This record gives sequence, C-alpha cells and structure tokens, in this order.
Amino acid sequence: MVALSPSLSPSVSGNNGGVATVSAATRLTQDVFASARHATHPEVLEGVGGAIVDGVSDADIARIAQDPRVEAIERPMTGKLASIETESWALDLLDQPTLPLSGTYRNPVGSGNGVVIYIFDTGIRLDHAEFGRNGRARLGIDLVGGSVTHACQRHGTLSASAAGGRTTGTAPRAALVDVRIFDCQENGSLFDVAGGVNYVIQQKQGRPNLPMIINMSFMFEPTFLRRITNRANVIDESVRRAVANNITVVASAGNSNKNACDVTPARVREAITVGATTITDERASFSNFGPCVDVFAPGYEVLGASSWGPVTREFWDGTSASSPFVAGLAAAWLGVNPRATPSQVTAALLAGSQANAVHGVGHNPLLAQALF
Ligand SMILES: [Ca+2]
Repeated sequence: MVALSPSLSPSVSGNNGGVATVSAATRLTQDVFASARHATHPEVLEGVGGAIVDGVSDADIARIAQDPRVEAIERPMTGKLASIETESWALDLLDQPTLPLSGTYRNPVGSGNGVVIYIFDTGIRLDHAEFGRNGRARLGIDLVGGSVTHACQRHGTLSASAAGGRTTGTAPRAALVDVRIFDCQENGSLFDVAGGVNYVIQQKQGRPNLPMIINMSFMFEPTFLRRITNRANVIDESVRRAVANNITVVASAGNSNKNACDVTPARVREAITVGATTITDERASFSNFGPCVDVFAPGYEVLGASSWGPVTREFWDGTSASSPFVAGLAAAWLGVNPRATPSQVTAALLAGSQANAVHGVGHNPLLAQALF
C-alpha cells in the first residue's frame, strides 16, 4: 500500500468520490509508479488516497519513498479473526447489572428493528434459523470471491448471531448484512477492510436516514515498510471515514492478552472497542485490555449460530463475540434514536454500562448492559 499525499490526492481530502476523483488518483498513481519497472496495474484504493501495487522490488520501494508526493508505504497484512473455541449465559448477564444470573433475558426495546448491522467477516450462513426465514440476513458484498460456501468458515455466522441471532443475539430484529472480507482460511487484507467500508459508505449515502453499524471482529497489527509522514494505517483511516459518514463502528479488542492500543481497529478512538469477560465477570485471559478498550461484554463460552447446519448452535470464545453483542446493543438504542450520531451512540452505550463490574482490568472496567 502506497499512501499519497492528501494535497495531491483529491479522494482523501473529502467525500467527493466519483469518477473524476478516481481518475485523478489513478493518474497520480501511475505517475508515481512510472519508475518502478515491475509495478504493474496499480489498483487505486478509493477514499484512502493510496494504491495497491504488486511486484515492487526493495529498490523500487526505496526510490518511490523519495517521491515527495508519497506519504507512506505500508506492508500488506494478514489480519487475525478475534475468536477461539468453545451457553447463553451471555444474554442473561447483559440485562442485569450484577451477578448472580437470573436465568432470563429481556430483549431491549425495538430489538434493533430498523437498523442495519454490517458484519465484516468470513461470510454468514444466511439460511440459518437464527436469522429467520424472511431474509433478515442478506449478502451485501463479497470481496473475497471464489467458490463461496458461507459455511466454509464458522466465524462470520457466529459473529452475526451475537449481533442479531433470534435466540443468541442482542438485536434480534436488526437487519444483518454480510460483508465478506475474510476467506475460508481466515485470511483477510487491509485493502478489503477499506473496500468494505467504501461499500457501506455508498449504502449510507444512498439512504442517509437509515441507521447503520459496522461490526469488526478482527485485529491487524499494522506495520509500515516505510513511513515518511505520520500517516495513519489504512484500517485506522477507514474506520474514521466510516464514523465521519455517520456510521457507528464497533470493534473487538483482540485476543492477544496485550494492550489493545497496539492493534487496529481496536486502537481507533472513534470506534467502540470491546473486550471479553467470563461468566464470573473476569476479563477473559485472552482479551486485550488497556485504555483503548471502551467497554467489556461476554466473550467466553458463549452460544452462537453455527454455520455447519441451518439450526445448529455451538459455543465459542473471543472478543469476536463480545464486539457483535455490543454492536447489537448499540443497534437497539439506535433503533429508538435513529438520528443519533456515532458519538451519541457511544455516549449512550457507555452511560448505560455498569461501572467497576469487570475484575482483572486496569482501565475502564465497564460492562455493557441492555438497560436503555
Ligand atoms: Ca438476566
């Protein structure tokens, strides 16, 4: 990924997208890469002011880095899905401030009706009973391609169910849209994250009054091949673009038992970043932590929809589960307050959370609640 200077790349300086903007960025990209012999067909990434180029040698990178129009060169990355293996004690907990569990769960008012949650993941098994028979879950865009069977990888279906599953999710009336950016082997790229965000922004611009949320249950560790300026990572920038377009973004803290500020999208201030807890309100041992985590939610041995069958459910672990639980809670509130901005959604969610409820956390021991 080569990031071009904003002043020279009109696509990064505003939301004026469209054909003219893309053309200008394309010409600039081709010009910058004219000296790299093997850099063929640079693919301009709309909105982030950069381009993806294959076949660039180290010598070419050194030369391109000298170009004053180039801000940064970023290494292609493979992200990690924020899940591990493994009842729904999780919903039970989310409607009450403290233990012990009551054995019951009351859905929030509206249950996310009228809100769209975009699931950036491995794909959703759309015909699963947890999503109903009436198309509450649908395919938005598949950036991976190939011979797709959305049952090839369970992560996306599990994530979708934590957000909007009929018996397993926090917003069982929300619309769920599959944005497939990870393949069956859990490989995903920062470019596809950016592409997915561009897709959702287009949807928002087409229907500006329709409340939208993106769930990102994954984690990337950003690295730059060469950083000329303090230019942000592509994912950081994509999340900020989404929020600037009035789309709430909820992200998993990640499962590395380390500071969430070291990974993206967890570290992005504009996103709602969610860590994982256990049935005893402890931080899950794998959950990332630190000041970049806004709130915690259940993420250990929680029940979700399984992609292996149309009615199958299974247990799973990870901040990948915690994040869509909170995305669903945000959807429920947004459904009742459809004109709210992402910062208002965040404020409402945090205000509704239970303080000092999570053990083993230095910072922000808030536990998400469906109390609004
Ligand atoms: Ca309960």
